[in-house]
Amino acid sequence: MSGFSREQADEVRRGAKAVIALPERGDSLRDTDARLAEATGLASAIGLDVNDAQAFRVRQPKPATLFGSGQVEQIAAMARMHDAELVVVDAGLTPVQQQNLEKATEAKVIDRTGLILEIFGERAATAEGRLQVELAHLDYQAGRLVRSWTHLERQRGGFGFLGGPGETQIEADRRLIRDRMAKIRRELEQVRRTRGLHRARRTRAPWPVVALVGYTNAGKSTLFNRLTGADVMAENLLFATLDPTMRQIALPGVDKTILSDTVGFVSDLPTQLVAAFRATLEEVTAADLILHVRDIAHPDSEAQRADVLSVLAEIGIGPEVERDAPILEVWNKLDALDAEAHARVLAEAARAENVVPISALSGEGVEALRRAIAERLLAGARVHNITVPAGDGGSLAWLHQHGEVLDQAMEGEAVTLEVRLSPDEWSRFQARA
Ligand SMILES: Nc1nc2c(ncn2[C@@H]2O[C@H](COP(=O)(O)OP(=O)(O)OP(=O)(O)O)[C@@H](O)[C@H]2O)c(=O)[nH]1
Ligand SMILES: [Mg+2]
Repeated sequence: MSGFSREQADEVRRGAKAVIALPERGDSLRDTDARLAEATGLASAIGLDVNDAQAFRVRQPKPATLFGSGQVEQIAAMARMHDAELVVVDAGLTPVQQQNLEKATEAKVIDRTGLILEIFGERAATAEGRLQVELAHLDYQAGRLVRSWTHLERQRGGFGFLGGPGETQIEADRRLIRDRMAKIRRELEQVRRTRGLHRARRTRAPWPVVALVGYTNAGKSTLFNRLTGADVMAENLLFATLDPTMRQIALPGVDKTILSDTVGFVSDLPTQLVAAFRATLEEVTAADLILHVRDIAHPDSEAQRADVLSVLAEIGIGPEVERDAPILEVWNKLDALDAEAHARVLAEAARAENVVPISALSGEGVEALRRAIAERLLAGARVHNITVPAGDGGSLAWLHQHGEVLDQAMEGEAVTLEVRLSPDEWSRFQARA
């Protein structure tokens, strides 16, 4: 019974027949059809053959099964009818709920976190990406082992004095997981050291960096391709992009700019994944400007915006950080709106401060976006790579006091810093140096 999540994850195979059960709380602001479509998209992203997807109103989540008993019966019937090997529950499940649902439906059950981890596991292409995903997966498993262990203890009377073979097995599994996680952390450190060098070499060039962020499928890669002339994968597929890609773009009045495309966000992005991808997302933290790409034609566009902002907050980007990179909202997919909605969105965007409406597909608004990016880069704070002699305590103190120091490293007799400074502060620093 222990270690079941890994074994089970291994049995999630492409082409397997699946059904989806979506538990809906009464207070959800999201559109049911859109949520079902998203869950279907997530399941399809790992090649599952989704035969049916249904929402169930859950007023009071049951500790044992999440769904009410009548609903569990309906889910079991749905699975039987389609001969499904897999039931996807679009929510987080405790290990106990998962096991009970597996018993009741006679199918494998995977929850939203497990599903997203599977997708990332399949997509990760770089060494770093793969290690990050594996770390997240192990973290997820370890959490489930701990919880099911506590649960066993409770069943035994809360004192654990009836420790049996199951418990020993779980202990052994946990040790294995811990060892493996430690090994991956060391490997990751190695990979990052190499990447860190690359990054230092790249950022030493005095070019601004613009990072694309947004909900998965919002159109980041499509916009990236349009702005750079590149041909990265842009598809109607959730999490099409996993590893960051960078290209140069030309903007009016700006020499050269680096544009970076990154992994998309999703609601309830597993915290293990956010933690594991923190290093990759640091590209976003050190950007001069963030473009938040939104699918403005999506019924849950507002909820998606909130999700993206909350992930950004998790990696330390938010309104409370005074000197943070400014965020420009790009309202994408204008072409998908009918004439009336199109006009309304344009008017709304014109009233808003930091919004540029576009269609990455048709090209509408893209020239205005280029100008808006250039304008902000020329006027706003920029990240500078500055080298000062190690003995120059005055300059170091000045930079820490006036700028936002993102990175600092000793290189022989010198200190190199990555510092965000406004144009004003930058000229003051140059004047005093
Ligand atoms: N109608 C319309 N569709 C668009 C537009 N921009 C992108 N799309 C479509 O939206 C889907 C997702 O586009 P991507 O560029 O892959 O989205 P992404 O944000 O990179 O997604 P992930 O990498 O999965 O996070 C594709 O089918 C695109 O063709 C647009 O302006 N209008
Ligand atoms: Mg993409």
